[in-house]
Amino acid sequence: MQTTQFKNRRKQFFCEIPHGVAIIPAGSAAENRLYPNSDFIYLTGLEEFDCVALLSTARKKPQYILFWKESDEKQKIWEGARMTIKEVKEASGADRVFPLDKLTQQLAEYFTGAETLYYTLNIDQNLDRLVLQSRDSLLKQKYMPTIAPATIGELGLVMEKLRVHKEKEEIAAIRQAVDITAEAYARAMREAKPGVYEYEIEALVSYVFRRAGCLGSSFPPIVASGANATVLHYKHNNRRMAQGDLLLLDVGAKYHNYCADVTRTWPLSGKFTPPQKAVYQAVLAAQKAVIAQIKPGVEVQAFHHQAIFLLTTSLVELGLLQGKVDELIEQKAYEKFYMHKTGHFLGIDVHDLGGFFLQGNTRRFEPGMVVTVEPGLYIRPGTEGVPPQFAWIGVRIEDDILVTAEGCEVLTDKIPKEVEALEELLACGRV
Ligand SMILES: [Mn+2]
Repeated sequence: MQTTQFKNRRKQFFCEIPHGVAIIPAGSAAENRLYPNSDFIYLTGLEEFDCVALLSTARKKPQYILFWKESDEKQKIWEGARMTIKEVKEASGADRVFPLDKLTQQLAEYFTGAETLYYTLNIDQNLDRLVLQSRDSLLKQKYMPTIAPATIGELGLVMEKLRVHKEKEEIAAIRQAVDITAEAYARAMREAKPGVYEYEIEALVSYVFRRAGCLGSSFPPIVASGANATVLHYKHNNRRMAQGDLLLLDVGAKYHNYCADVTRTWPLSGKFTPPQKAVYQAVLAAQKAVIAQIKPGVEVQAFHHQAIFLLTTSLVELGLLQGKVDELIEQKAYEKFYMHKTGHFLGIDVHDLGGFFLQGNTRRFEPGMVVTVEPGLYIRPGTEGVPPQFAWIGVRIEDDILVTAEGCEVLTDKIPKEVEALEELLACGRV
């Protein structure tokens, strides 16, 4: 673990919470989560559950405190031994490490003197109760000269400010996650054929990720063939793929805590049919145009509006919508075929902190931000005015984009998406 990197982050964090105390839980292993809370990982570098970090600027010197659950004899047998308190202190660089069951007692101590409590409510209700009760009991001490955290500050807003710009180590980790994901795509494009089950491709992708040392996927893999490609969060992955299908694969490796998130759609037979190609090219053109606009200073929401404009224009050209483009946009007619946002921030969380706005203020792209760009079209028959040749075609194309000083870099550009490149690649190994 690179402790200086995390120490620097905590230094920045301390600047954001003057006269404050922050509580950042790792989350509980008992919840069956795969990964600890991302804010906790970001500030401590510890990839561990059942631990709470407390960061305080209420006293002269900023303080970094951990509450750690040591394993008892039974847990050592069933789950293996966790680090001892001494080992955690060494590994984390914390000023002090207390046993987790001392949390209640210590909260009162560390809340004293802080004006603001930074915390995210409604994630862990047991912890909420503990934290709020400790604060309440201090606020009620009317006959003592106690300063208690009168204000509750939103920890998420502080974290967003820090996490929305990626440091070079974070970008390097995302690049690694992207490389591993690219390998999974190379394998999947070779192996996915009519007659193969979707879960076989899921297994292949998971194999590539684990073999490369990833803890797992950034999110449950979507292996959606044929009509399943029109289901946005399809997760059964149990269909036998057939001749003539498009396969929509939406997967991402999580490497050293950082996520990749990539979607490609390709014809299993190796060649797009004319209607598949028409829809595919509409999505690809929109995706490339949107990416070309990304640079510092541009509003983040602009890329979504641009994608809607381009896709609506194509839907009219394809005969899937009738009318004037601006009126169709006004009426949100495109939502029949394009019902999700065009991208999201990417980092430790696959849907990382960041959005179109921050507290009502329009967010603009800045160097170091990483976002996905993932327009799509999903055509279900029965939707009014759908020509039959387009029925059940689902296409999404998603890349991971790093905003640079001059413009942007497509981190996932080694994974083919051009029609010719895909057809050429798919022709190899197919008769
Ligand atoms: Mn995505």
